Amino acid sequence: MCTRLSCITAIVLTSLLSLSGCSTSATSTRQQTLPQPPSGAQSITYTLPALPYPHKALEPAIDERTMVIHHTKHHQAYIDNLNKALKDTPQAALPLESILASASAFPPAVRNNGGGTWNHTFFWMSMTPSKSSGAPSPRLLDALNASFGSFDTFKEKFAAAATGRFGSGWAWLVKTPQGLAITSTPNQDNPLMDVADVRGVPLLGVDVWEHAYYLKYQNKRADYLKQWWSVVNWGEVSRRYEQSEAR
Ligand code: MN3
Repeated sequence: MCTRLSCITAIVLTSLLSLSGCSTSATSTRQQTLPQPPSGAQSITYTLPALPYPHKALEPAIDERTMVIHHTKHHQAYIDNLNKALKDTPQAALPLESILASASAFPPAVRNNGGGTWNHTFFWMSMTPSKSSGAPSPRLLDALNASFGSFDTFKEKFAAAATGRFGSGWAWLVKTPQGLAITSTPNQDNPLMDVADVRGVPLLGVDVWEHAYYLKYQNKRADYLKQWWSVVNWGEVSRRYEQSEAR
């Protein structure tokens, strides 16, 4: 039973919330039901992928110790925690991309660790020793020029998104139905998720969590990003772009 004053307060609050849409916005944008795997699909146990190059191969841009810890401790932890979060659920049999596409329907542990699992595998493949960094393919370069004016302007805008991401997160180059876009996500979110501001096919991503650069660059995220360009695997980014065009 409530006092007259608290009843009035509750009525006023309820009407304010419904006027502002607060009471419904959280449910209307969120998927309520978990996606289901096809019947008979086997549960997936995630394991740490090997790097396509030695841990020290990205020096001097990224030092060996950072790579060892980032790969064998951080990435491993996301994978272990994803396995734990999906254990004994039907959704353990879903492809990771399907889980991410319905991220809002899952508990935070699945969103965070599913993102961490996918993002780091994508990140390792997005890099290569500087001698094989290469350049965007002619088709990707055309698309970058069309969307951003020039390759240099693209790099400036991408670096601005990465340095501007408050706290921990990622910056992305994404293929959307409208063309190429730059976006950033907090924590371990990514553009495959239904919660992302900009959804699309990720072509390139950079990890701007402090664990990605702190040992060598300390607080200087912009310096890390400047060096990071030297190890971008443009062959892989171009392949992703051309694959997305073929869809
Ligand atoms: Mn990381």
